[in-house]
Amino acid sequence: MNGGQDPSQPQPATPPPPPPETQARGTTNVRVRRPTPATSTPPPVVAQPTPAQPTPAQPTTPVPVQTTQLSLVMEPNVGPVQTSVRFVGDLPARARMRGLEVRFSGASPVRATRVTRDSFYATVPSNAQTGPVEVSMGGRVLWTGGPFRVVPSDSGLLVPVPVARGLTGKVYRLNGGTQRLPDLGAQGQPFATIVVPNLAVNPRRFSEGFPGIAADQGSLVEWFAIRFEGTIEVPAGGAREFKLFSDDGSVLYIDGQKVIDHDGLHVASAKTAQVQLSPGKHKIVVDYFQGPRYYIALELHWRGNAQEAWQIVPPEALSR
Ligand SMILES: [Ca+2]
Repeated sequence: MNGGQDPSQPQPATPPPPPPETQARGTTNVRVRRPTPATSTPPPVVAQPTPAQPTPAQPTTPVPVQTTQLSLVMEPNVGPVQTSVRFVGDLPARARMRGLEVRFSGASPVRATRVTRDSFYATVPSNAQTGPVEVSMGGRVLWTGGPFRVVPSDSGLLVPVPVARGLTGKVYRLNGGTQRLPDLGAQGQPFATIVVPNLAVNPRRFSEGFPGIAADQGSLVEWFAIRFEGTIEVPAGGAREFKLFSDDGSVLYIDGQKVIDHDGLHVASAKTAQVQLSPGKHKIVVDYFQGPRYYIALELHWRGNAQEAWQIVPPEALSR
């Protein structure tokens, strides 16, 4: 169908820059810092006896208990190896002073970097696997969280998504020759689950794959489908226009209603529709499928009225 696709197909809108808290990185030049040998660390400071309080009636400040666990959140909780992951929480001073180590499932611990009052970063080792994450100090585990989900990306296109932002995508294999979207709710276990900040995949060669399910998962460059689910937050009520741009088929549902049907095998092209929505959050589902080579594309745009410019629905408007 789109084997003879015209390379002069419509120019897609430029995807928005990632939100400031994301850590988009190249995947080839990030080096994992090795833990510093113990011999290079200064000797521990011997605590000096505290002088007696001149006013005994004054209450003493409680000393933090050694067994206090770190209260941390890992964001994003999904990403490719050799990118940085941010941990946010209330770090005790001793953690900042002595350094923290992060162990991703299946890999040796890595030293936390860029430690601030309430956050630090860790580079995901190249042999990390999907699973729990441990943060430790001096060999003692302070926090166990996760799981961190490792997704393949050799293209650098995948942007790790902050917790709760973006859309979840369930990926299914399709039989070669599929002409239309099957019922993705009846496909059983997905082949993979991915998280995307928004739908901003401009037309690209099929061989690049879909961001998040690139080369590591082999042949998934043709004949696959993805059901994206989450909520969309509408800033103002009234008539709102949506534009769904895809290669091949796609369908947009809001609050269970089919809003745009752009199904079938076709080159990168758009369909639009207008829908009345109240301000606030609405359930959104976008079904997408990639049939044959040579191109892949999926973009969701919106605007408040016909006088506004089309804009790709930003990550800030999507949650899961
Ligand atoms: Ca295609």
